[in-house]
Amino acid sequence: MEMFKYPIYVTQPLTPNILEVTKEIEQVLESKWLTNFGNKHELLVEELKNYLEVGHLSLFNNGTSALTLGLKALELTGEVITTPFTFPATVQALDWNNLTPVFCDVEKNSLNINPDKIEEKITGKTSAILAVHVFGNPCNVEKIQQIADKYNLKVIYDGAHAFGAQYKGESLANFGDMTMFSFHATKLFNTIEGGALVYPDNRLAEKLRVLTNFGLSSPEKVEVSGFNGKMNEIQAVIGLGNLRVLEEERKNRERIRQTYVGEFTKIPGIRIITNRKKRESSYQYFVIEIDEDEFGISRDKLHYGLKSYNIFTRRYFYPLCSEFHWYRDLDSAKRKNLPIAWEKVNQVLTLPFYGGLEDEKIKIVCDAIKEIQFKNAL
Ligand code: T4K
Repeated sequence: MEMFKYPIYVTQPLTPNILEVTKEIEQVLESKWLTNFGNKHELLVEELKNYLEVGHLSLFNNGTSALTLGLKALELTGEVITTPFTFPATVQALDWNNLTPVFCDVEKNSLNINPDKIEEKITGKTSAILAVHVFGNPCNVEKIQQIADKYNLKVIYDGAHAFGAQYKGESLANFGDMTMFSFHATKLFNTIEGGALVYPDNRLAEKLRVLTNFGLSSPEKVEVSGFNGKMNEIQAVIGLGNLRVLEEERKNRERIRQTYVGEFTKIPGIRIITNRKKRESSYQYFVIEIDEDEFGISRDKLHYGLKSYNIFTRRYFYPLCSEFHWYRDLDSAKRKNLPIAWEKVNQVLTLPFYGGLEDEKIKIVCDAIKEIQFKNAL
C-alpha cells in the first residue's frame, strides 16, 4: 500500500451551508450590532437550550473561558478533585481560579474519573469534583452525585466532547451543578471558537453574564473582577448554521462508526473506546485502545506508522495533566497514585473521524492499520 496522496487528519470541521450563513452574516454586518449579547447570540441560546433539553445556558467565546468563569461563579475554594486524563484546559481553568487540582485515577473502561477512588481524596479543603466526559463517554454521574451529596461538594462536568449525548435516555447536560461544552472548530457542533455552560440554578445566569462582561452589572458598575468571555454575532451565526446540518453529520458519523467497528472487531488487540451509538453518542471522536501483547505492536508504533502513510492520528490525552511541571509537588500527581491513567495514556489512539471522510479513505485507514501490524509482526 502506498502513502496516501493527501493527508488524512483526525478531524475536519463541520461547516454550515455557505449561502445561508453568508446572507445571515450580511444581515449582522448591516445591523451594526456585532457582539455583546446581540440577536443571533440570544437566538443561539434558545436553540441550544432546546437541543440540549436544558433550562439555563450561557454562551462564551471558547470552552476554556466558559469553564474558568463557571468555576468562579460557583465560588469554589481550596481543592478540586479531577482527572489527569484530559486536555490541559480542564486543569488550567482550576489554575486561573487559584484552585488546587487533586488528581484521581480513572476507570479502565470509560477512562473517566473513577468514582470508587474519589472519597479517599476528599479533605476538609475539597470544594468540588471536576469530572470530564472523556471522548463523549458519560461519567458515572449517579455515583459521583452520591459522593457529592454526602460531602456537600459541587459537581462540574467538562463536557467538551459530550455535546448532544444522552445518559439512560436523559440529556447528559442535565447532571451536576454545571456542564461546559466546547464549540471549537474540531468539535462536532462548532462556532469556530466558542463554548457554553449549562446549569440548573437560574441564579447563575445573571452572575455569569456579569463575569463574562468584565464584571459590569450596569454601564458604570463593576461588581466583580470578570473578563471578556463573550461570543460574537458571527460565531453565533456559524452555530445556528451548524445546528441545521448537525443531524446529517451525526448520521454520516454513525455510518463511519459502523464501518470502523466492523473492521476492528475482527482484529485482536484493538478495543473500541467510543462504541456508543445513536442518541447515546456525541459522535465526537472514534478512539481505540491497543493491547500491545495481543495486537503485536505498540500504540506508538501504530501512530508513527500511520504518519508514514500520511494519516495523522492523535494520542489524546498524552501527556497526562498530572505531569505538568507546576504540579510536580502534588502527591496526587505522582505516577504511583495514577496507575490506570498511566497505562491507558500509552494505549489510546484517536482515529480520523468526521462526516466528510469518504468510504475510500476509511478503507485506506483500516488497510494501513492492518498492513503496519502485519509488517511489524514479521
Ligand atoms: N476540555 C476538554 C476536555 C477539551 O478537550 C477542550 C478542548 C477544552 C476543555 C477547551 O475547549 P476550547 O477552549 O478549545 O473550546 C484541539 C482543540 O483545539 C481543542 O478545542 C480540543 N479540546 C482538543 C482536544 O483538540 P489540538 O491541539 O488537537 O488542535 P489541532 O489544531 O491540532 O487540530 C486537530 C486537527 O483538526 C488537525 O490535525 C487538523 C484538524 N483541523 C483543525 C482546525 C483548528 C482542521 O481541519 N481545521 C481547523 O480549523 O486541540
